[in-house]
Amino acid sequence: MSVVKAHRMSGRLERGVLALLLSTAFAAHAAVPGISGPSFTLQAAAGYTAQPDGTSIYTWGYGCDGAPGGGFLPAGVPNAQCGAMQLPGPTLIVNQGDVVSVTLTNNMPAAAGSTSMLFPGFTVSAAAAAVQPAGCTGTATSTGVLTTEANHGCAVTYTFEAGTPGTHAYYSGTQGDLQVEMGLYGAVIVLPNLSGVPAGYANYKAALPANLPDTCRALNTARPGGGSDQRLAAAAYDHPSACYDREYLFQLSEMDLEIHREAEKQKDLPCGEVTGCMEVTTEPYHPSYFLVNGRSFPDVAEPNYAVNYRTQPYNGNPHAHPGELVLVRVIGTGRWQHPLHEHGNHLRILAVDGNLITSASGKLAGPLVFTTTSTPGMTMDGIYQWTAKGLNWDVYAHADGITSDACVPDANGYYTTGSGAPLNAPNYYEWCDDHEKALETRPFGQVGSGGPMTLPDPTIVAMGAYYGGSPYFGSDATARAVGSTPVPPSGTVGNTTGSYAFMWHSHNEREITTNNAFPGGLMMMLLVDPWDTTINEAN
Ligand SMILES: [Cu+2]
Repeated sequence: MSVVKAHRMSGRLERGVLALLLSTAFAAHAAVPGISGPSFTLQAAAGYTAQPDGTSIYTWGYGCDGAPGGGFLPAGVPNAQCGAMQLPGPTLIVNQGDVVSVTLTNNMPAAAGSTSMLFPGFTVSAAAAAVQPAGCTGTATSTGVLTTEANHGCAVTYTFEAGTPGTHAYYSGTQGDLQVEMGLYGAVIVLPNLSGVPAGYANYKAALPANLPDTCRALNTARPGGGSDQRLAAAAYDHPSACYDREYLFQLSEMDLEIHREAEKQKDLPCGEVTGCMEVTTEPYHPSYFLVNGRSFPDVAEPNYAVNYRTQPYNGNPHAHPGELVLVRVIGTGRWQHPLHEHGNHLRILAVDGNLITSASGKLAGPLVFTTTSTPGMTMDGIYQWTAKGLNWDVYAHADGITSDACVPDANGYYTTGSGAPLNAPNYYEWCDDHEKALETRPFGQVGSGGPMTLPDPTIVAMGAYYGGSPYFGSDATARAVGSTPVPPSGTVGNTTGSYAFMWHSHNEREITTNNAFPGGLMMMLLVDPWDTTINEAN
C-alpha cells in the first residue's frame, strides 16, 4: 500500500486524517517507555479506551497499584504515568539475572471472576501475596488451568528469574479468549548482561567487527545528529552484532467490539463465583479494530503519555537517520497473526521469543524478512536499517551544485566516522557510489527527461501540496524544487525536515482500517529524517 494511493482517496475523512498525520507524525517521538523493576505492584482493572472513530470501548487492562517503585524508563520522559489500567499493560523493564516479582491485585468487577498473569519463557512460581488488600475476603487465590489466579479483590505474587534477555510477552492465563481480548496483556523487556565480554562495554565495542560503521556506541555518548540517547541498553543481546541506535516496541493485536459491549452489559452483575458470572460469546470472532500498542492509526503517532490517551500511553512512531540501526521489538498479541511490513528495507531477525539465533560458529543467523509475522504469543527482535544504497541517484542533489558535501567511502562504502566524516555532517552515512549522480539528465521538475526515475507532473497529483513523492532528502530540499513544474519536495508542507516517510503496516491490508474505514488500524509511518534534523525521542 502506498501513500500516493492513499492520497488518491477523495473525501473529507481522508484529507482530515492525512492532515492530522502531517501535523502530528513529525513532532512526536518514541523509544520503549516502561517501568523499572525488579519488583512490580500491578493490578488488573476495568476502564475505557478510545479509537479514532470516536468509539469509547470498555476494556480490561493491567496497571500500576500505586506509584511504580522502580520509576520510569527511559529517564526524563515528560508526563510519564501509570494508572490503574492501561492498554497494553505497563512495559516491565528488568536486567538479565534479576529475580523479578510481580504482585497482581484483581480489581476487576466481581462478575469477571479471577485473573492471573503468564510469563511465557520463564520458570515462574506463584503464591498468594504476603499482604492482601482490605477488600480480599475468603481464599485469596485459586488454582487455574495454567497458573495460580488472584480471586476478586485479592492478590497473587509471581516470581521468576529473568534468565534470557530480549523481548517477552505477558498476558492473562485465565479465560484467555475473553481476558486477553479485553486487553490483559503487556511486555517484559530483559536488558542483556554484557559481562560476557570482559570489563564491560569498552571491550565489548572493541570486539565489534573492525569495518562496522560507527553506529555502535556506548550509552549516552555523542552521536551523529545529536539528540539524547533513549536506548535502554547498548546492545540487544550479548553479541558483537546486536548493537543498535534506536529501539521501538510494537504490540500488535485486534479487538472485537461486540465482545467488549457484551462484557460491559454484564460488568455489574452481582457475583459470588470465583470464576465470575459473565456469559460472553467469543466466537464467531469479528475484530473491527487492529492495534499497535493499543492505538489505531493515526492516534499511534501522538506522543507517549498523551493526555488524550490516558489509558493508551504508548505510541508507535518510529524515526531513524539514514544508516542507523533500529531495534524493532514486535509482540503478537490477541488471536490473529499480524504480518507487520516494514517498508524501506527488510528486517534482520535477531531473536525469536528472546532466543538469539546464531550459527554453529556464533554468527547471527536470523533471516532477513519482508514482514514480521507475529503469531499470537510470539516475540521477535530485529534490526532495521535504511540507507539510500541502491536508489541510483544522489538524494542530496549534490549533482545540481545546490549542496556540496564530501563523500569519502568507508570500508562499507558509506561516509561515516570510519572515513573521516564529522559527527555533524548533513550527509552522514551517504552511499558514496551515488554521490553526485543526477536524478535526471535535466533539472528536477522536468518530467521524463531520462534519469533513473520519472517524476510526475504535480498538476495531476491529487492532494498536490501534500504529495510526498519527492526523490530528494534533507532539510534544504525545498531549494531543489526548480524547473517549470516544481514538485514540492517531501515534507516541505507538513514539516520542515525533508524526511522520507515509509508505511509500516499490517500486510493483511484489511487491518489498515478502523471499523472498516480506511486509512486506520494497524499502520504507522517510519520517518527517515536527515542527519541535520535532531530526532528528539525524549518527548
Ligand atoms: Cu507494505
